[in-house]
Amino acid sequence: MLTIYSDDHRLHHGRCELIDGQLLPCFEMPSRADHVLERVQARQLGEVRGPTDFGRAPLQRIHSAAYLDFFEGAWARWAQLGRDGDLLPFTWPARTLRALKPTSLLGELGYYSFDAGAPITAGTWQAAYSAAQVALTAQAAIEQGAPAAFALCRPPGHHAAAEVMGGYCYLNNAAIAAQAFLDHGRRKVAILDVDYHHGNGTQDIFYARNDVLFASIHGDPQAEFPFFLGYADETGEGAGLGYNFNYPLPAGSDWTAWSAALDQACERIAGFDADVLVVSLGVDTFKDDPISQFKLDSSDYLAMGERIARLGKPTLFVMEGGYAVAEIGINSVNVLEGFQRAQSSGA
Ligand code: Q9C
Ligand code: ZN
Repeated sequence: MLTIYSDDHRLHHGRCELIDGQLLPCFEMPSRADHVLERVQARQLGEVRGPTDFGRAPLQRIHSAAYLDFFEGAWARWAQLGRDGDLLPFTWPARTLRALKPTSLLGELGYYSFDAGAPITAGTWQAAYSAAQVALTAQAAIEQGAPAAFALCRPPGHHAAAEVMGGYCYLNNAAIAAQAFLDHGRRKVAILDVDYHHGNGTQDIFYARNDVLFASIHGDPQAEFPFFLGYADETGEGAGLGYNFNYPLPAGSDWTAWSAALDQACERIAGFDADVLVVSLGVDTFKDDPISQFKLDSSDYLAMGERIARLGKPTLFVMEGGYAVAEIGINSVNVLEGFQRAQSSGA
């Protein structure tokens, strides 16, 4: 399987995040992508290629020009103020406040974010821009006939909505790639989000549409980030009604519970008759993930890949979360190897 990867991910390295009342080093760190790349190479998964630059237009099919302009220019404004620490928001237009856009940097950042989990550093825009190009390059390979490809994206994307960053995410790599498939002639795209956290950004982007089906298996938002989206009764709206499927699971869920939800999600995807499948591939469902509560073992990821392969679709895997850094390579590449194994056996 072809892997697309860019060293630019290293340009994004946030210092710290607020978690359980403590300021801790960011769990979303550069070594994550390094471990995945190492495993891709160690297992001889296939060619590793750098991204092609498709420019800003395909990003703007998902994110507004105003949002992209703000994100691209935010660090320069911060530096202009004489700051050099991470740029982080701390006030948001929650209920009782007005959802207007202030002119100041920190006001605007609050408007364009939903939490303090997406620090902007000097290289964050370039890293996120390149991650989106990585996804688009993998998308193009599938368009040109590859049965599958792996976009080794960092930073991740599935929490980012059209005009909102958060949860370590800035640009929604999976959504940008899904839209590119449609813009290049595919009629229907299914997105399967297997990250431990609900893909709130992706859901929101496609919620009123019937050309993109979204299915997500994740920690129950009653108890887990992002808390305010990802419930089972969110089934889409307008033309999109019946094209959104959430499978929230309780803390402690293991492969038995998780794979039952996967079977249900796969049945929905099969019924949708998509032309292509995009998988938001987070491996923070792992039993030793430091910020998550599911109990998947490394071998379960092989079975996950096999089940996904049985959908029989051209498949674009887009890297999302996974914070057990030592095992992130094994777990994510196991999904890809399980997928390939099932494909080559025709199972
Ligand atoms: N700083 C992904 O897996 N945790 N994002 C809350 C607040 C946020 C996870 C702690 C988890 C975001 C792509
Ligand atoms: Zn996650």
